[in-house]
Amino acid sequence: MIRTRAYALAAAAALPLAAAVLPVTPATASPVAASAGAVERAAAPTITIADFGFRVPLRVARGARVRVVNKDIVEHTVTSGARGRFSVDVAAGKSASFVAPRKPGRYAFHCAFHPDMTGVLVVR
Ligand SMILES: [Cu+2]
Repeated sequence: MIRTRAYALAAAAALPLAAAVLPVTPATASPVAASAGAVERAAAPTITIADFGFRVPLRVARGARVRVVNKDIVEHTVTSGARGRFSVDVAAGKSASFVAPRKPGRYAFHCAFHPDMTGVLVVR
């Protein structure tokens, strides 16, 4: 008898709680939070290689880890020129990363396999 009454009380207590919680979580709440996280991930500096060309971020922070995404079906590299400070091989369809120079400046780079592929990494 006592046990039955305890269950009834618990059920009665849970109902108003659920009713109070539901309106606080509208459908728009979680998409906003999710897209905020996506923006943060997209902010990581990325060099994209496609059609034998580099798409380079406007600038990267000194010492930042730079991601390189190779969308081509052949291997490429991101290799700095005269001021040789970085070089990374990126297999076809894969990604890799390297650490940007710590000294601000403009760093010309190219692909070691395809010298016509060139770009400039601006470090601030
Ligand atoms: Cu290449």
